[in-house]
Amino acid sequence: MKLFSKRLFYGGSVFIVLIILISGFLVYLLEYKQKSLSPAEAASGNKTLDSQPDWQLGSYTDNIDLTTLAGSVKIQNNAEINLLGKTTSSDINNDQAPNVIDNDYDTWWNGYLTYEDQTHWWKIDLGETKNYISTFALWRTASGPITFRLYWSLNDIDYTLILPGPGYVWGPCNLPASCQSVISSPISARYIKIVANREDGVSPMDPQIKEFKLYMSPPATHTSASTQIDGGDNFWLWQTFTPTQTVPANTAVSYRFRSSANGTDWGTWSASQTPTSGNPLDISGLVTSRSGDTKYRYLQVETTLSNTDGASTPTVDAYSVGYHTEVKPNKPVAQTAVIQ
Ligand SMILES: [Ca+2]
Ligand SMILES: [Ca+2]
Repeated sequence: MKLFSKRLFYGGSVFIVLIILISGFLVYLLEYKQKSLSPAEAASGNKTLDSQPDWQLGSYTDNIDLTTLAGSVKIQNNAEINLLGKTTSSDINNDQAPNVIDNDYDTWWNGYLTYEDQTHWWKIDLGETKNYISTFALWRTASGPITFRLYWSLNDIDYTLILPGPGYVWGPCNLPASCQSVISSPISARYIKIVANREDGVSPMDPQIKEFKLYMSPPATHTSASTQIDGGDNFWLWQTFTPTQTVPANTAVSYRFRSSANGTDWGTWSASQTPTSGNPLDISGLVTSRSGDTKYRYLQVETTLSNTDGASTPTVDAYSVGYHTEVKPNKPVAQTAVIQ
């Protein structure tokens, strides 16, 4: 009897200890499972561009306006391209070539034509291809019948005539206000060459170019800096893009995205997207987040602002990029991002 009680006691104790151990293990398992699978438990990150310094970190075309409304991105319509410091050259009086872009109307390049010379040229290298060049201004004088012809080029070898158009006489112009010429189809160019051409064969002439200016039409583009939007070491998935913007009549804003593992080598730009203000766009399918063990932790956003009237401007106040780190959340349910 005594022996039986002892056995029952030990047996019962072992049973209770086992129950406690198993229960504890089950509770631990349950908690671990919840931690792994619940989207609410997955670490999330967010990067927002909002302030003037944020926007200034990126790269942008000369017709982006970051100052009229500090902290926002707008279009500067008919924006002057800054030519200061660009490389100029000419086939005569080369030391005078920089005088054409020094913002001083009392200094000039003289393309002196002797009896034997038919033409002389002046040239500027913009350093990179500039898009949407739409307006040219050339303050010039001439001591005889001379035509100034403008050409553009991408490679400094093949040049295409811009101005004057057919039948257009493009002689002296000394009055800044009336020396602008607008072309109907904006061009992309790296080099602009101006050729002073003798229109009679009789006398030596002094074609002088005092100032030359270039202006751009929309669209205007802004691109975030290469490592500005960084998902960090534990990055997992690019998820949402939410703009805060105002898009009045005759204007439009669109965005493209691309990702990179190192901030240097980039994937291709996504198709152009037009999310509406305050509505998250699902970008998980637009850019690569992971490939094998490679994490594409850097994201770049290109913003394009345009108008159809040459005067209005949309305003991008901010945008926000949402991502997940470490633990992959459940596949997101189809989002309600509006794509127009
Ligand atoms: Ca802002
Ligand atoms: Ca000058």
